[in-house]
Amino acid sequence: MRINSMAAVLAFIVLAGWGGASPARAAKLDQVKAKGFLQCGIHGALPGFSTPDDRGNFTGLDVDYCRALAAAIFGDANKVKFTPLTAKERFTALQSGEIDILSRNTTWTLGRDAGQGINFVGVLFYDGQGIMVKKDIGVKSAKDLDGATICINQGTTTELNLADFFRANGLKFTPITFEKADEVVAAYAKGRCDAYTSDRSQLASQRLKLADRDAHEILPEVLSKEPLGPAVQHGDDQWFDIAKWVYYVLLDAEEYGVTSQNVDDMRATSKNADVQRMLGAQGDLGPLLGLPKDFGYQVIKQAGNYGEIYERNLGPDTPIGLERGVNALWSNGGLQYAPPIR
Ligand SMILES: N[C@@H](CCC(=O)N[C@@H](CS)C(=O)NCC(=O)O)C(=O)O
Repeated sequence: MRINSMAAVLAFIVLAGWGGASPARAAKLDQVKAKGFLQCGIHGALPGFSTPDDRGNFTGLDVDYCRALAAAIFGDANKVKFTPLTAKERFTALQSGEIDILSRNTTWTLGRDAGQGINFVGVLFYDGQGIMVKKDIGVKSAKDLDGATICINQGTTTELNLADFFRANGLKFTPITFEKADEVVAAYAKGRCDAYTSDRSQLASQRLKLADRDAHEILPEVLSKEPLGPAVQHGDDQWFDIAKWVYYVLLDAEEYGVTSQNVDDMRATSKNADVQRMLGAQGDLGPLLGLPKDFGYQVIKQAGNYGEIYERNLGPDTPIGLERGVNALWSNGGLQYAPPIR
């Protein structure tokens, strides 16, 4: 009897695949490799994060993260397809497996992390919620907006934070909600609402779509913490690890001064053992993740380090024009910090 029940337990362990990456289905890495490309969920119309360029290729911080992930897996940053998703659609697309990773200006919250069956990879961009108004309405603070009509996107943290902020300050407001970001901009531009609220980076980005962009200002209050980052489905630790370590390589490369321009030289000549390990010239860390030995080299060669990605998509020389601020590396007084690659 005892022997029988032990045998049953053993059989269960074997059948359920305990110790494996994902008991019920094939590992995500194997699925992605078998189909030959990564399917990445993005916003798709948010300059700086994900938007098509003149030739119809998606660009932006969220896009470049997925390109870096494709470079790590395939040695080819182009082996990625993008699925534009609305805020409302994004979690279902991840849960159903329609996309392999969600990289869509998504705020990491407890409710989403635990309630949507997903894991957040890290914070690609530390943001906070802001409110934009037309300068000529003469409002200088969010607290002057009592009784205002405010345009918002459905299915976002924005909707919830706004209600909290107004309630906490004893103010009233009328929300007008839309599913698509461009509908919000259009309604705001037409004067259907007194103010437009969203993540501050998104306001900076959406302001570019307004004809008279200098006629608008973002009020000083930061209503919330909006740590934006990619997410994967629960249940596949290897895939989660891969997604995290690609993000960390982007940060560590910046910290060690490795760029897309000097990565070949650094791999050949750097005396820094961290750099050697990250680029696969020393040690065998890639295979621990199920990736090629040189995955870090491919990420940096093809996508650039975090600083390069930030500067080309969001930095002061772009139309969005955002300083690094809290998104600087920890070694420069910011919050971006990655564990060591060893
Ligand atoms: N970071 C917030 C807000 C993200 C968000 O979805 N923002 C709006 C404004 S850019 C949006 O994408 N709207 C839906 C759409 O255009 O599809 C969240 O994760 O909820």
